[in-house]
Amino acid sequence: MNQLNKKIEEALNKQIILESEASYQYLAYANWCDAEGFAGAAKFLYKHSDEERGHMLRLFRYINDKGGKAVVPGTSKPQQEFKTLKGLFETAYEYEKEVSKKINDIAGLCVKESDFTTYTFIQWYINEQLEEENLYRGVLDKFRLIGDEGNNLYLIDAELDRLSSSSSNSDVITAIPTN
Ligand code: OFO
Repeated sequence: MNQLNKKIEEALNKQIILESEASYQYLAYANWCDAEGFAGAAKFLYKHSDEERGHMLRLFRYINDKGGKAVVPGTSKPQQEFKTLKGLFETAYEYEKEVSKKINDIAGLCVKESDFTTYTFIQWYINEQLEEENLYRGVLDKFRLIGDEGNNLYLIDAELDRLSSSSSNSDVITAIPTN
C-alpha cells in the first residue's frame, strides 16, 4: 500500500531529478578539471558526483519502501565548458543554494500535509545542504585568500586534493538504511 501522499511522492520524485542532474553536473565539472590539469579539483568533484548519486538513491529507496514508485530520471546534457576554475566553483555554489531551497520547500510541504515521517527523512538533506553550502563557500574563500591566478591555482588545486581525502565518504551509498 502506498503510504505516501501523492503531492509528497511527486515532490520527492522531482528531487530525484535534481540529485541526478547534480551528479552529472559534478561529473562534467570533474571532467573539465581533469582536462585542464587540475587533478586535485577533479578528484574532489568526481567524489562529489558520487555523493549526489547517493542522495538520489536515498530518495529512491525511501519512496519505494513507503509503497510509492520512484521514477528513474532522464539525463540532460550538463554544462561542459567553463572559463575558469573559480567560475566553475561559483556555479557549483549557486547550484547548491538552489537545491537547498528545493529541499526546504519539501520540508514545508511535509508540514502542510502533516507527513512527519517524510519530514524526519528530509532532515538528513537539510543538514547535508548546510554542509555543502559551507563547503563550497569555503572553497570560494580560498580563491579570495590565496588568489585565482598563476601559481595560486596550483595551491588551490592541492588544497582541493587534501579536502577530497579528508572529507567524509559517508553519503556515498549503495545500500541505504531506511530508518
Ligand atoms: Fe544533493 O547535495 Fe548537493 O545538490
